[in-house]
Amino acid sequence: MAQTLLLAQDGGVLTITFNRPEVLNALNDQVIKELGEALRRAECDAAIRCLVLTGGGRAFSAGQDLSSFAMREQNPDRVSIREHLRDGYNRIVTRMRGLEKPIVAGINGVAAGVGLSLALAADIRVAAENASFTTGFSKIGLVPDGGMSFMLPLLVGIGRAAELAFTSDRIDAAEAHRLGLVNRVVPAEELGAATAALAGQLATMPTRALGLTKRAFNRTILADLDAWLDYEAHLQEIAGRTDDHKEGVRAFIEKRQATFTGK
Ligand code: T3D
Repeated sequence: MAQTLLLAQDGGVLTITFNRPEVLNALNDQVIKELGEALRRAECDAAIRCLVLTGGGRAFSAGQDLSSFAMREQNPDRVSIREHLRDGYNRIVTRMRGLEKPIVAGINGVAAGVGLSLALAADIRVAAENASFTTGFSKIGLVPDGGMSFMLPLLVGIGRAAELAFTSDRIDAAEAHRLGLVNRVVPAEELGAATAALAGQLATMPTRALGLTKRAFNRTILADLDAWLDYEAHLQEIAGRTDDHKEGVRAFIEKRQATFTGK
């Protein structure tokens, strides 16, 4: 099976690149597994002192792979969305926040759904000028997951978070920067160098102090992370059973506008 992630270590920086460009780096169970392993490697290896998370091709990540989602609907033995989140994305987000080393998201293109959630779980976000952002969940009848329901209001305020989550409107990098969703915006051709320079700088800083700072921030604002993630998964299970969710996924696969009924 092709590697869904590319890993490259340069000095103290481990760069993790989503590698499914043909589907805009949509995330399937294989990506989740490889990402979990990469994060474990970063936890255990003292030589790794900073991580960069980025995407290959024209996307950062389009979120959950909706074709595997559609196939799941037809499988009577399928795991529930709640279990899928608990065993997959929630563990990744817990690992990212618990990793006491800085994580920089280098957002090279569109970030959608749980792809955006992973960018929000990073510590610092650097976006290319041509990057774009959509929560995406409401278009398929779901609620924000992967930690987005608390990271988004935390970063942009609850009113803006509601607008972004309800409409799933796609915003550009300049708007994302204005809202506080990303730290920096750089020309597309400079993104690699800009993230490498920032990550390189962070990798030479006192890693233990940076890690403890992250622990303090987590405790201040994300103290109930596991409980929140679990509650999100519970809400997603409810949303995932609606007709609107099924219609949203069908419409995406059939490349047409969804017709939602509110049921
Ligand atoms: O069980 C659980 O764990 C629940 C968890 C859920 C987490 C989630 O992330 S739910 C949200 C999933 N993501 C989305 O709903 C986003 C879907 N994608 C889009 O809305 C758009 O593709 C984008 C806004 C991201 C980009 O639009 P655009 O116009 O730049 O590209 P495109 O033409 O739509 O996509 C290009 C190709 O990528 C296309 O394939 P094709 O026609 O060239 O063969 C498209 O089907 C494919 N693609 C894009 N996103 C996904 C995808 N394929 C599978 N899954 C995707 N998410």
